[in-house]
Amino acid sequence: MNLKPDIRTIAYEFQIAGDFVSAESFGSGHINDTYRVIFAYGGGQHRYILQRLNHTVFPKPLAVMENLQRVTAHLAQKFAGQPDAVRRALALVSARDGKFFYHDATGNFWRVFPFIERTRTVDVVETPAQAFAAAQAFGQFQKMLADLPTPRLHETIPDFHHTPKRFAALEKAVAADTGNRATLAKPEIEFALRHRAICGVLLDANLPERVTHNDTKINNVLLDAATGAGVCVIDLDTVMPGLALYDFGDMVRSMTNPAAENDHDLAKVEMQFPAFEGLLRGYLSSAADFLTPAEKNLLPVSGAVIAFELGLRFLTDFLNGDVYFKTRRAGENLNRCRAQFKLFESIRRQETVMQKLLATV
Ligand code: ADP
Ligand code: GN1
Ligand code: MG
Repeated sequence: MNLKPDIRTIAYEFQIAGDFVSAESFGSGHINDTYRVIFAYGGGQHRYILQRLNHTVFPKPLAVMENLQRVTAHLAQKFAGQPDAVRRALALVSARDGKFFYHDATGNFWRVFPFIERTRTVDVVETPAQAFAAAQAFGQFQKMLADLPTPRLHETIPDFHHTPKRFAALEKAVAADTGNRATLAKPEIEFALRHRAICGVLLDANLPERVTHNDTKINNVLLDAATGAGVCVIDLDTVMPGLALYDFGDMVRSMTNPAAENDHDLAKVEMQFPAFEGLLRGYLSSAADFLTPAEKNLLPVSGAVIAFELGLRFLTDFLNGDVYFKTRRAGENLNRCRAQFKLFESIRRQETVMQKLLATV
């Protein structure tokens, strides 16, 4: 039984001034449960994001919250004194007991962020300028975290972007076929097997470990509602040691595709070159000075690796019975897999032109 949480009671567990007014589900993330809550205080209304962490996906919530606290504090320090500093770093609102989260009686972990006003998120990129803005923000995010003091961040999901292990997980799901769905996904399983050689491309290149975001899709950056500039990088649960190319690759796969992730019309799924150009220029505008030549060289292929990897993950979840990603209809994960595999092919086809552009930027 999935009881509706009492958002009002949970919100009062945090140090939010004033009286609870309302709450509504918010955003379109696939993992956590997100609510926008309103409190009245001093004659005005103040908005917050209240979120339940998905502890199936993140089995060590305390590690997630510790990373989150360190990363947000570091970013706040970096932005201090700059224009619009308050909107540019995600902040945590403390719980009544001073912790950065509230652990409820049923075992759920909750946290609250001030709602960052005058921003918007989109699920599909609308213009190349938007891709530029988002990529610039993610590049700056990596740059600012380059001097995060030790210790190394926790790996909140170990091997999150270890593509060969994602492939092994698919093979395991095919062999187990717990949901009796393998026959429905025969062409996709065969596709995965045919292209498995791509799995090692980033890992085998001996690239430097960095602090990376690891989930750089377009709706994880808040854009200024008036100017469209990237204001704040959010969804920090997967921030951990990783490769810069995981972030750029995820941007390519999520921001150059004009179709929704679960679009049925696969004809629409094609990497849009102008969006790629926006991404490349935006990312390099903030990251060019710290990336190594080897990293730069792999920028054009990184999107294909991450699209393939996400296709594997959607397919694995379909075979396992839709236990990881939120779904709203039967077959949605298989549909999402098909779209990622189509995108993977489209990105690979455009590799030469991407390399040519890279040489000129
Ligand atoms: P998920 O892990 O489920 O994707 P997110 O942390 O990305 O959860 O939050 C879901 C959505 O909620 C975001 O895409 C964004 O639209 C909105 N959101 C999250 N945090 C804030 C915030 N502090 N201010 C404004 N909007 C936010
Ligand atoms: C999930 O949490 P959200 O919706 O931003 C997933 C990402 C996938 C993305 C695909 C922790 O991201 O890895 O790329 O869906 N996050 C996690 O839309 O698995
Ligand atoms: Mg998100």
